Amino acid sequence: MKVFLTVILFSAFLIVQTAQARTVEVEVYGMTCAFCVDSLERKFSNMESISKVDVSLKHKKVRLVTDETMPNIETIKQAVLDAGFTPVKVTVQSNSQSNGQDQ
Ligand SMILES: [Cu+2]
Repeated sequence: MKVFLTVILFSAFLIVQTAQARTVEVEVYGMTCAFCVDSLERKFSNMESISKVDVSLKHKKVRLVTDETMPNIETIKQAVLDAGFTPVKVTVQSNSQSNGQDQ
């Protein structure tokens, strides 16, 4: 019984943790090859508070998973520019419900 309770408490804790994480999707203009993908990946994996970077050449998108202290949209856009590309659209999704803000 005690173990059961611990498991429940632990899962509740995990849900709270992931609720604070956000997924940021950036449409990027100018990606043409694997080297582009690589430079964007490197750019974002060096950023603090980004836990996962997923760059899709096919969809011309960068998907970032952030922790609760999400870098602001301007910082993300600037990082794309620094890597040599143009950020077209940034969408922020909080957990499963999307309250996306387009910019
Ligand atoms: Cu390239």
